[in-house]
Amino acid sequence: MITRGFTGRNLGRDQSDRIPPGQHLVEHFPVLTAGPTPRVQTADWKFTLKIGSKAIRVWNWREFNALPKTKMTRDIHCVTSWSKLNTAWEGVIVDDILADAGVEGPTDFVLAHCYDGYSTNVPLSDLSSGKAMIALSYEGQPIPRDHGGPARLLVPHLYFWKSAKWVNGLQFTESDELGFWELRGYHKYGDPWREQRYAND
Ligand SMILES: Nc1nc2c(c(=O)[nH]1)N[C@H]1C(S)=C(S)[C@@H](COP(=O)(O)O)O[C@H]1N2
Ligand SMILES: [Mo]
Repeated sequence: MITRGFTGRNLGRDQSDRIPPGQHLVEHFPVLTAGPTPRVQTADWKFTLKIGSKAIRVWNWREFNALPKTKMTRDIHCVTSWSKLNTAWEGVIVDDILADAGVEGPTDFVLAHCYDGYSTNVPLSDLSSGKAMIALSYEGQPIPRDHGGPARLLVPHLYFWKSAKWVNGLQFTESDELGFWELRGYHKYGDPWREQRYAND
């Protein structure tokens, strides 16, 4: 009798139920970045919360790390068709960031901004209620630079382009303003279970 590890073609039932349509399972962790990988030192790192163009709160690395931490183990799904199960993160859930700033929901829409100039839009309702975090560690270690360290947004229930690497702020916007990939033809919401890959899906 031959026992094989589970692969994309040989999934246990519980695992195949977790792979959205058009996706396949990977064991490694691919890196996808639109441009050069920025080098962000924690000594220089800042995270800014804005309402429109107005900055209402800025945290440095030490202040941000003093916020309550939460662990999340989630499956992630990239629009290029790989899915990875049980990725383990720790960070600050968006609810705890907003609570620290004394903000609830000034608008329904948020743009995440990053050190490399990348951005992505996510409705507030998909960031709140413990659904998303600013992750500070991956698998018990600081997040590798390629994967967005020192801090990245994690919105695991949407395609992974929404999980902005090297994140440096969240901005509440009046309307649903599109981010980097959304302006270039990707779907504005990006639900992997509804295969919302491109604008008209
Ligand atoms: N700042 C920034 N965040 C980003 C990107 C990027 O180019 N810049 N690429 C996005 C895309 S398209 C994907 S699929 C994931 C990839 O994350 P990974 O490299 O950790 O797998 O990061 C997303 N976040
Ligand atoms: Mo991607």
